[in-house]
Parts: sequence; C-alpha cells; structure tokens
Amino acid sequence: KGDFRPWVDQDLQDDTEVAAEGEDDWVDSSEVEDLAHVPYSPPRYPEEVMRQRSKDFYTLMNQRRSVRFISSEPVPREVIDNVILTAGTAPSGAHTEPWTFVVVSDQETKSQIRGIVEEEEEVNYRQRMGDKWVHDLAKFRTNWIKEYLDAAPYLILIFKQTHGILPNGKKKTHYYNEISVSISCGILLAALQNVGLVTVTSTPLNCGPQLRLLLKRPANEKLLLLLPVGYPATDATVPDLKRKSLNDIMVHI
Ligand code: IYR
Repeated sequence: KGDFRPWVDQDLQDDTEVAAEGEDDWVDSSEVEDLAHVPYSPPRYPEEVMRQRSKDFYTLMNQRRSVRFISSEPVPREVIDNVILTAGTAPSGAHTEPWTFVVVSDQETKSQIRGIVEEEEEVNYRQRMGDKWVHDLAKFRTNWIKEYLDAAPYLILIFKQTHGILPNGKKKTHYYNEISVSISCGILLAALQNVGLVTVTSTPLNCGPQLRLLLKRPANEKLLLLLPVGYPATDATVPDLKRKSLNDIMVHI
C-alpha cells in the first residue's frame, strides 16, 4: 500500500474498523446516557448583509497563503488559546471531539522537532518521494531545511485520536476521526487568517511516531498536521500562484 500512495503516512492508518463488536474493552451502547435537546436560534442576517459578509469573508480568506518565512516576534498566548478554542468548535463524528492540539513554544522542544523533521524530510526528498513528486514541488522551492520550525513563536501539532479512553479505561469509538480533525484544521486556518497570523500546512511524512513520543502523547493519537504559527517575516515571499475560477470548482445542477 505504501508503494502506491507514498503520501499516506503508514502511522495515520485509521483503527475505527478495529472497534468492531465482541471486544469488552470498548464502550457498548447500553451505557449511553440521555441528552436534552434545546432551542437554537443563531443570528439571521438580511440578504444585503449576507451578501456583504460573504464577500468580506471571501476577501479575507483569499488573502491566506502558505508562508514558509515566519518571524520570531512573539504572539500573545491568549490569541493562540482563542484560535484553538475556535478549531474545537468543529463538528465531529458523534460529537467525539477526537482532536488534540499540542502547542509548543519551548525553544528546546522546537529545536528537537526541527531536528526530527529535517532528518526525515531529507530522506523523503532524497528517497521516499521519488523523482516525479520532487519535480512537481520544484516550483515551490521547498526542501528539507525548515527554518520556520524553530523560528516561529508557536508550533501547533494536531493529532487525531483514533479512539477515546474513558475514565473507567474503556475505549470509545471515534467515528470519522480523520475528517473531523481535518475540518477542525480548516477552521483553525481560518481563525489564524482572521487575526493576521500565518502558517504552512506541513504534513511531515514519517515523523508522526517520533514527534508523538517527544511530546509524550499516547499511542491512540496520530499526528495529522504541523502548523508553525507567527507573523510573516518582513522579507517573506510566496509563489505567485493563481486560484481556480468559480466555474472550474463548482457545478450547479
Ligand atoms: N512535506 C514536504 C514535501 C511537500 C509536499 C507537498 I504535497 C507540498 O505541497 C509541499 C511540500 C515538505 O514540507 O517540504
């Protein structure tokens, strides 16, 4: 399998299907409690306001770019807390909230993360990715040297929890954990854009297990994404990419 889809990290293998019946260390449905349903009325905007808000949000999000040159200038901790609270508002399978956001500001830990990622990425670029993949990335001028990993004031490592573990030790199925955490990552990116911070969605191939151990996370957590977060460096550049037009991304039936 790894031969055909080298960009799918072995370590990310989902174990939702492992949660089959018959194993008594998993919670069973007889233990489910009742839940009240309460009225819900979010704000409703007049059409003109909707039109304006849809444009304004698009304008904001269309300015988002993956930035690989991040300033070491400090960022208020409260802002990071709030963007992570925002990410945690994502919908999740059976409301299991199967995410862990590890925020790293400790300089020594950031350097250790950089060491692990650069060592693996060198092997990725030289061997695992293969000529075609490396060729497809050439125009982005990326390589295995990742200065942003110890320059950025914060690294946010997003782990998906393949299952939950209850106080009584029983395992809880985390349905759709990967798409749930992926959605929360999208919301996190929007929240960062909203406060004028930048990041790059890095997915360090083959680094998951080592980073999980470094950060002392349990075995049911798998690294999905690593986001270096900060202000853009004053001399930051980005590739001059264009986005597809509406007609190229939407079909209306
Ligand atoms: N993970 C590597 C390689 C890489 C892969 C893709 I697909 C990109 O869009 C960009 C980079 C790296 O971070 O350099």
